[in-house]
Amino acid sequence: MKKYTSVDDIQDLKEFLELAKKIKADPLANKKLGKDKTIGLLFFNPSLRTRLSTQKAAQNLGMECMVMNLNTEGWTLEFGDGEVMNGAASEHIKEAAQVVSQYCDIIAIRSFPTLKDKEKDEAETVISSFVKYASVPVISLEGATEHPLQALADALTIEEYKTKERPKVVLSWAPHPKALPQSVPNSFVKMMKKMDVDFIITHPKGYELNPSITEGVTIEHNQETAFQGADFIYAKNWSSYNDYGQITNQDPQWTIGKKQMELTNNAKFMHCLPVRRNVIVTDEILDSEASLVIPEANNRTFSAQAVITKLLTQ
Ligand code: AN0
Ligand code: CP
Repeated sequence: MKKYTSVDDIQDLKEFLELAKKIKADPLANKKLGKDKTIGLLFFNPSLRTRLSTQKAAQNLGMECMVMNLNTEGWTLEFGDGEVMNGAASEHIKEAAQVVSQYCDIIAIRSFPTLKDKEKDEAETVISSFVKYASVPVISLEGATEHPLQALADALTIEEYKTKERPKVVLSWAPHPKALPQSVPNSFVKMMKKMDVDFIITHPKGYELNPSITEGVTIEHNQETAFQGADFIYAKNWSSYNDYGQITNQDPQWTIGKKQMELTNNAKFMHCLPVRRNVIVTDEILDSEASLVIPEANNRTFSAQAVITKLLTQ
């Protein structure tokens, strides 16, 4: 594997999940693999889980880790080709990516979408520029359109907690006061398409995701209908894709609570975190036995470690 910036980079999911499970059973078994190697974690946006779990994964492999908040501590970068750089940007991505490649054996980047410029976001300008100009493998720590490390941890969590061969998994939109990326649901949808699950998406009208990603997936606009018999409820807010980056609905009826969970087959509740309590999901559900959010966050370490292991060995 040369990069991990999309769920599409996974060739054999089964093998990948086996590796993650093996790592989880003995996280320090391969402590020598990363000896004298360095991973650089570059953040244009905030993070708790991604930053710490990826750092932990690198440490478990004996790697050194450099972390930098590029938005506040780095030079403003130019991504355009042939630009006359007499504006705000001090450094071009061409030099920046090559320079970081001198110090790091893997570069990992978090760069959220603008949610204003759809074309720029869909081009994954920041991450794809690093892929283009860096001379080392690149990992996405959540880009403009995908969060592949999250999706891998989600897949591992579903594998661990499923009680039947082909569980029913429901991705449910839930309200949120701020416009959020489509990255988490996009990667989750791509991942569910690779897994043996009965998968349904439920969201209010107007919240359709990129149709090329959801192609072939059942979409049910009635949340109650979608939840019937579900084994996993995966909650997430995202802003509108068609009315790009807009919030067109804040209906609290979509907040996931007891009323909805009672319709399911004693479903487990999942969310990538950070989660707004009593907006996305009620305290009652989040604090209940049904919630998998902490084991899900724990799995971020082992999925990141599986990705780093693959990048260092293949
Ligand atoms: C981000 C998002 O929705 O993409 C990060 C989630 C992992 N969430 C927020 O900004 C609250
Ligand atoms: N789930 C997730 O990526 O969390 P952070 O934004 O805290 O990294």
